[in-house]
Amino acid sequence: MSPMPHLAETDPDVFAAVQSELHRQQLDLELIASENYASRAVLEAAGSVLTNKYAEGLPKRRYYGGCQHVDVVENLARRRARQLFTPLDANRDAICDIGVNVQPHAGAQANAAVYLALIQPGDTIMGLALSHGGHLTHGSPVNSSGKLYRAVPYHVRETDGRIDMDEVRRVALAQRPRLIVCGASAYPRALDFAAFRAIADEVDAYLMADIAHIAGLVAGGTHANPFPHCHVVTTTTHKTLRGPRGGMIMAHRAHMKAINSAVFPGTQGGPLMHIIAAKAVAFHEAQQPAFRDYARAVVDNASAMADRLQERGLSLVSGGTDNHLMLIDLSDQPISGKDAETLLGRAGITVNKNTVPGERRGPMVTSGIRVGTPAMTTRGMGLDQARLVADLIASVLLAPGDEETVETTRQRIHDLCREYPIYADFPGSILGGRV
Ligand code: DSN
Repeated sequence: MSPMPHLAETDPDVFAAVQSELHRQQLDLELIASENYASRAVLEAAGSVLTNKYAEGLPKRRYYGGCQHVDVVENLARRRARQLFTPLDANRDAICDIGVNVQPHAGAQANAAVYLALIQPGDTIMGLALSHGGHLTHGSPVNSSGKLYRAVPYHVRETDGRIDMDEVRRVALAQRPRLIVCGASAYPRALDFAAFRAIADEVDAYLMADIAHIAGLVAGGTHANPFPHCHVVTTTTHKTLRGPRGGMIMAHRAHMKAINSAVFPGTQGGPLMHIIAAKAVAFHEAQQPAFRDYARAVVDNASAMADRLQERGLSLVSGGTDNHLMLIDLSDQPISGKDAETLLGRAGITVNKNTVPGERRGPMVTSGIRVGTPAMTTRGMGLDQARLVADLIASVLLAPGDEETVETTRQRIHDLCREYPIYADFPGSILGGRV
């Protein structure tokens, strides 16, 4: 029987593409730092009949009837998120009271809603420059955050690739932002939320942490919690947190009324209740002791990979990593980030090109690639595999014209992925063995 009989019969074209994507995910090594493999339980919730339900409003205060079951789901998601991210003192007492909105469709919507809630069009915001590891929604001129607000960037130091907190303070004192964003899409070092808060307090600005990349590390205890330092925290749920694609906002209670209104009706209509159900499942999974082990392993694997890449002669921005990702700096190599992405892709390794501080090749070509360990760690790979993968990456990048190396690497990567299968019991799987 076909793995998805209804889809296969109704729409063979979409069915074929979905099957091919499953096989790509199973056979190739996923090192894109923002991707992961959601569990079967998360996928089932995301594919459930909850997709049919309109539920504008919040639990018990909806604009539609028939919301009694989706109310259960949304309350579970909110409660679990709150438990996961509430900072506790040594006696396990809450340090601050946080509220949660699980409705943002994605990280971009979460950030837009926070800006709408807390500041006015034309106000000044500060975020890490996109070309230095920041995100489009932190004030890029091509995003609404840079069009509606007066965006002023801060940077990493070119000497060591770390956020220059002296510059952050200097810019903040000169530009008087209403809101400072700390968070990144391509920053391999830990964020110092307390230092950001001290600067925000000096200029009377809100501090928003966008922890989309590191949310799973925060939940798993391998990165500092942004609370109580930040007024607001946004995240996605599908990166290190390993849930469905989606966004979320958490904040000190005092800000929640404005934030809830900014999500709906401010920026969104009906919430995606099937995705909210999948978020609830992912938060439940992240509350289990095994998730702490996972978060630790993600960071340990990244560290081992970073060490090995450098031993093999490749440079990393900032000289290593504290989290789940690293940026290979190809500025001094003949190969660009764009070509490295293509070459590694042909060798079965999926990464993305990325600008590096002091970029000379431009944003479409770039001099870097971003490499992350969340997905390979979900497959069960550990330190030995991280070092092996680093060796394979180095071999491909340091011999760019060598087709035999590409072919040998592809074979070894596919063998490795067969040894650490993902979705092995999935209908239509091409991998057998352990799940
Ligand atoms: N596109 C995501 C990433 O790859 O980091 C951020 O939104």
